[in-house]
Amino acid sequence: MTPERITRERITREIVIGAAQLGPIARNETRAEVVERLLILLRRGAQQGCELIVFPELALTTFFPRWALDDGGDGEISGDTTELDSYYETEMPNAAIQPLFDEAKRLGVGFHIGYAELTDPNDPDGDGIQHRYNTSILVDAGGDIVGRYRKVHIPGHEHHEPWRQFQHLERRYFEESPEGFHVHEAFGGVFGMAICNDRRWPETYRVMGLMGVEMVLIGYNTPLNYAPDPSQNPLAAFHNHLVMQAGAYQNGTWVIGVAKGGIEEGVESLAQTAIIAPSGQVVAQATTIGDELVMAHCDLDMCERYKQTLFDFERYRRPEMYGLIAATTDTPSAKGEQ
Ligand code: CDT
Repeated sequence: MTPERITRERITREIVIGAAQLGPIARNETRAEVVERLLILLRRGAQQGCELIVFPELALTTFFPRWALDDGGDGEISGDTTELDSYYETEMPNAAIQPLFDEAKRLGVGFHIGYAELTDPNDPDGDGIQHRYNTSILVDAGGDIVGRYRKVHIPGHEHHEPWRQFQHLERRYFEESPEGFHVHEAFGGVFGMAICNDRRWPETYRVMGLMGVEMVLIGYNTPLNYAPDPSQNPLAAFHNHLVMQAGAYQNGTWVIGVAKGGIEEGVESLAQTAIIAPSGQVVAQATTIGDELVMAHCDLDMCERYKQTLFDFERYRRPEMYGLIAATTDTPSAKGEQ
């Protein structure tokens, strides 16, 4: 794992990344069928020397927030939730996903994957309440889960809005993470995770940047039709790379952005999976809108070039000037008062 290699008389920490873009997953596609597709990409990556394969957000099912799947009233989720609940994982790993864990371990590669999580209200470590999160995990080459992240920025709307061509009910089906961002020492570096809409917010990268992140793993499902303001539709691809390239550069970190793209159940989503260097440059990009492995050799030491110069946080940051950013909306400073 993470071979150190001598280059120009210095040791570099290089990791070979496989960004495993997925094409559409149909409403009636089973977990077993999806896992077969994941295994193909995993094996392809391992064959080509990848040490970490990065799958996208909600990679085990169709993007179900596009449908109203409960009674849709003003309150909490109610009524017959059989189909809705079928899209969540109640444990990880579970029998359907175990083959992915087993094969990754056998091949000695790690992976990252996003899924919908339904917590167990009887979990002795829990709060006695069942929660729904949009979650991702980082699994090391030994098959152990070394990090779990729950999405912080939940986009879309809370209630069924019949005027839309399709729904984006993430705010009904997922709670905001109570835990926030964190980083994990793994694969010889410092890794962080974010999920889809998180990538549009500079705070996502900066909070992990302050924790020394060297690689941020991000999966996304981004419909190309944004109903609240369709004038943004032609800019979707531009905005996608804009935010990830800026986040990478301004924090001296690699960013791996992995799509579930293509036309899924009649809704077209952005592909454009990309591996982005701490310089902000896109070093590898998908050329299709379907299942595709995008690879790059990523030198984690490259982060230091930016972390020790232009973005030397200790030397140049002025946190005392940024109070408003972290202030909650009802504090006087957030309203611009002294
Ligand atoms: N999955 C996800 O977070 N998608 C959002 C769509 C925003 S429009 C409701 C995104 O930011 O790409």
